[in-house]
Amino acid sequence: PVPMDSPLPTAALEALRAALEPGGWLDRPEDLEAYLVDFRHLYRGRTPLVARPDTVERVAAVLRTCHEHRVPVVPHGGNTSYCGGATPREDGREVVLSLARLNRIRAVDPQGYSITADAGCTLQAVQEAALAANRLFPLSLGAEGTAQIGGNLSTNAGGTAVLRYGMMRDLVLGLEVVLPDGRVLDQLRVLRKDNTGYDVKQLFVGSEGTLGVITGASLKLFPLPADYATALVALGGIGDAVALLGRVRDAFGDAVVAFEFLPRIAHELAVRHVPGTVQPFDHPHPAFALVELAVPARIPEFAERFQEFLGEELESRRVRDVVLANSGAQRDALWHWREHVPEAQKKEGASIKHDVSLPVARLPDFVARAERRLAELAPGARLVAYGHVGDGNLHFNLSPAEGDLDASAFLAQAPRVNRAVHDLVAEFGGSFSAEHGIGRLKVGELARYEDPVALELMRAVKRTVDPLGLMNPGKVLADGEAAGATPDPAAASGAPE
Ligand code: 2HG
Ligand code: ZN
Repeated sequence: PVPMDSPLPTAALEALRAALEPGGWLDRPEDLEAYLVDFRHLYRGRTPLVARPDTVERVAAVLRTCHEHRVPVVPHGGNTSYCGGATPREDGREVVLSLARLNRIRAVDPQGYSITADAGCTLQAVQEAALAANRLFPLSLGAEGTAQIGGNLSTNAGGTAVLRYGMMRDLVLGLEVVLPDGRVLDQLRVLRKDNTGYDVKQLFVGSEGTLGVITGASLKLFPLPADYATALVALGGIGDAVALLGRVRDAFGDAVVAFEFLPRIAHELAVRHVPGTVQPFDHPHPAFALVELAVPARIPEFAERFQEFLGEELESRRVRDVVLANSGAQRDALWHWREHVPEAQKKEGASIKHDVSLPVARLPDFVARAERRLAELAPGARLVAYGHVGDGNLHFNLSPAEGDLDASAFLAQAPRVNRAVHDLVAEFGGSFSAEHGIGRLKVGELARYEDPVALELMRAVKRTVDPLGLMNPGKVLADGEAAGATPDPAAASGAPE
């Protein structure tokens, strides 16, 4: 039954149901609920219908129908985005398109080092299919059991192995995309070399569903490392971390897969809120680096060499202490801590988040300047700045002062704090969104900080590929912006970072 209050024309909803088999949509309020709220609970939208097609043809039929009836569409993967990119707006005029049932591994080619999968496969399912063929699919992030490969692609996901393998954009060989009018772009190739004009598929990577719906992807695989050598290194602070990063890369080159920075408070919060957090050292240290090398096949002395390196670091007092994981379980325990830092910070109360990147060498200066600024702007707030220092990427987050339970007063500072941090990032030649994308949350930031010529090109692309503005409106670019209307700054904000 059509919900009585649906602002969408009955004819459009009926045509959509006809385009899907029974079981291919949801429209009961209790079934829609999970699709209306984003991962961080920043937004709550409405929709009369969630389409759940199980074939590419049906995805195309849904988009064709929406095109015909001028119904906007919000593509929806695992719903683990940080920026509200997969949540419909409040007016109930958008249909949600879930890719969850499009979840088959189509092909694995160990010799060609590629895998081809439906967009709705979870990241973990792709990793596992690669492993079963003795290959590695390297994208790795906390939400991998839930996040879908189509969402990883459309948000150009990063994670903890970017240092060695790059972001999702670097891992894609080919894409299959349904365009807003229902046409299918079939570029599902597995070629390493294909130098044929504009790289059209890359337009859809990182475009967050605003140009079309990714339905399938061919991805790069890598040789499976024989083993990992993983260490937690205690340090004086971010400056020590950047210096250690330089030395470890000099010594081990491309074998360095991950280099994650964790301040003491990231450990304290995890001990408080995350069962099973390791206590690796006898006494507290100001900061830590979680360093991981991939041991290439048949080079067993590699791990020993890493141990020697760390011994020398310790002896020369460049680092304060070291633990080397000497079992898979110890390695898992270190990563368990790292991956649960966001959850620990969430359980500690409200947070003001930033996902920034800078040239690596400038991180220590940036942190010092930003800390001074924050002491003026949000006195007492605790800085929880951690993350992918190997990529120059810090999650430069704030938690309220210990015992401060007034979340709304704390969050009221967010706009000023965001502005100060992002202005400073711009001054340092950095990015206000290193890996989490734009979604709805950072539309205003993109309009403010992006190069005007780049923005003009983005709007031109949007106009060309989606002239009716039906694909995920109001995400990345403000609604109507591409059509030439004045962007509505209010549409871009509405939630603190
Ligand atoms: C991570 O690196 C994620 O753990 C989340 O990107 C970062 O919660 C955050 O700010
Ligand atoms: Zn991250």
